[in-house]
Amino acid sequence: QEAHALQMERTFIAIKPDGVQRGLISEIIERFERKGFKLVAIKLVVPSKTFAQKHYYDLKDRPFFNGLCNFLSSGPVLAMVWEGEGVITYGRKLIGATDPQKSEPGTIRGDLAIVVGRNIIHGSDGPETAKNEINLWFKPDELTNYTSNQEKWTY
Ligand code: 3AN
Repeated sequence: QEAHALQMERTFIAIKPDGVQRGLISEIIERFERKGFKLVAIKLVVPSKTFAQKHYYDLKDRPFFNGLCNFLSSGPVLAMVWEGEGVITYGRKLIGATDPQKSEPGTIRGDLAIVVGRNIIHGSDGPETAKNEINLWFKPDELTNYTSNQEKWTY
């Protein structure tokens, strides 16, 4: 009951250029919102290639790294921070497996994507990554702190 008063876990979620171009923004936000997670930051940005390389730094040695960074910087990305108990791990469940062919139906990628190079959404894969990605994409004053009316009924 007091959970809403605590600083809860936060994760970085981004709808990539394919998801934005395909008109999937509201569909994706709706899934996180209905679950009970709280949106604390959001903006539409076209990342530079250098910025994309920073975001995907951990994948720098993979053969698809260059194409992936070109793709992420090819158009608007909807960058968001979502907050809630277990949001990092459960956000990944809502998203589904990296390869949409292996994502379960009912997940975002399972329902809405077909190939790994166009898997429409990114979500942080752990607490450390979440912190780093939030700091990379957002300035501290772009992150809001508020109590939503739903919270006392969600927790
Ligand atoms: P996830 O996004 O599920 O955390 P990562 O971090 O392994 O998966 O991969 C990051 C992104 O790199 C994926 N979302 C996808 O767009 C791209 N990617 C991963 N594997 C491949 C691949 N084999 N070929 C092309 N792109 C890939």
